[in-house]
Amino acid sequence: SSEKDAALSAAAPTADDAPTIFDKIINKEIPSKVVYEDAKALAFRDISPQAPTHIIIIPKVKDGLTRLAKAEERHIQVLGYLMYIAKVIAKQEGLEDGYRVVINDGPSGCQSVYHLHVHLLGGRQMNWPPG
Ligand code: IU
Repeated sequence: SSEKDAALSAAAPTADDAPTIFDKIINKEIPSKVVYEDAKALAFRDISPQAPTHIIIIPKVKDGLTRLAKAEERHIQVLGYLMYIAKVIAKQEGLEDGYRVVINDGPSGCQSVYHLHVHLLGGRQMNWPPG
């Protein structure tokens, strides 16, 4: 029925909520080296580390936040939270001398996974400008 169709399309994920590999990491369907986890965020070691410490920090609930460009006012809290968790993990990793926090956005930003994430890089001298 058209009623059923409407209900189904309401339940169907939009393109922005389409699962990525990070959902499988959150759900422990694929293994990762978790360094931090709480109700709102998960952090794990990048499989292709670009520095001695390279950690990916993600919100457990994507809520349409495929990329920073999709941020809305409702995301302000989680965005701030991810920054705070980056600092907590940097301390946990012993990065006392400094570190870098990066968000890649979209094709020009070299984003490859469309579930917003923060990179925490450290353990070596970072350079500027980045590549
Ligand atoms: P990007 O900002 O979207 O380019 O970052 C995605 C990162 O996720 C990148 O550094 C990958 O190495 C990393 N990653 C991962 O750690 N595990 C995975 O299964 C996949 C990507 I796919």
